[in-house]
Amino acid sequence: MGLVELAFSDWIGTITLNNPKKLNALSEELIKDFCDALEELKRQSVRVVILRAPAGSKIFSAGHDMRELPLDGRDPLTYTDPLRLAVRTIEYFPAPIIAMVEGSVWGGACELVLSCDIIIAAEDVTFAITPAKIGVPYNISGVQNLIITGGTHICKEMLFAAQPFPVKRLVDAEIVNRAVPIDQLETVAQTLAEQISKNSPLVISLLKEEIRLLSTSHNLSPETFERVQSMRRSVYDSDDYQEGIKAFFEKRPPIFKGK
Ligand code: KGA
Repeated sequence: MGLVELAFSDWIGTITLNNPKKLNALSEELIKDFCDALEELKRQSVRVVILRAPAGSKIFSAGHDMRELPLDGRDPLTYTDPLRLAVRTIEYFPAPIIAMVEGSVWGGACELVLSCDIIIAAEDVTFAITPAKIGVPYNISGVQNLIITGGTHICKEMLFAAQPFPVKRLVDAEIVNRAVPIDQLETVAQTLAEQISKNSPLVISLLKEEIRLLSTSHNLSPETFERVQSMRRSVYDSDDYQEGIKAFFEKRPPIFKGK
């Protein structure tokens, strides 16, 4: 786990993104270390996790590692992209993850933070979602994750303008839980983590999963969308589809065979 630091004490795990030379860019290597750290905390039955950057960071994360974006015509953001992997790992992690944000948050790192269960930020933090600025076609599950956390209007403004947004606007839009003075950030996050760690981990795990399911149930997940598309394809590739149209033009009832 060279690019993240891991600590565990009194049921509380802390993962620190720690690759300042690369501005904590979300490289394959960093995301692997992050997911391994979560796996280790799961083994230790952690009850709450704090995700942070080192104290004093000016940049929480610069987002996707741009050096890893392909230039040979391949889709840059696929299901197995490191960011997607990290976001799914957070969403399915059985305990709450608190993002404790110090430093500016860029591109895919915004989605990483927003996929955490609770977000406590220093009050001078900014968030910039920049795919429109760098010409990257953001993927549908990523956009879904953004609009689940906030209203579509503020998400559109962030995505279209691709400018750093002051955290206060995200608190007002209920996308971020709290923005606090930097000297209170650790205390606020730690106090919250302690409160959570004393409650029933089974109930909290259940609640997290219930909230995940309910907050996605109003929309089609991309997977569901693709499954339905595949079912539609079976229908328009079938004999019955041909039969239905033929029967219509022959002015007779169709004889459907279910294939
Ligand atoms: N990936 C890889 N390298 C990066 C990087 C990134 N995301 N961001 C910065 N770097 C490199 C940069 O090329 C430079 O390398 C070094 O980090 C310091 O950056 O030293 P080198 O070899 O020249 P810089 O710009 O000099 O530092 P700064 O002046 O302090 O500015 C920091 C910021 C973060 C403001 C600036 O680097 C920046 O705007 N970075 C890009 C932020 C961004 O838009 N990220 C989105 C990445 O894309 C993404 O997440 C996707 C694909 N998405 O959303 O769909």
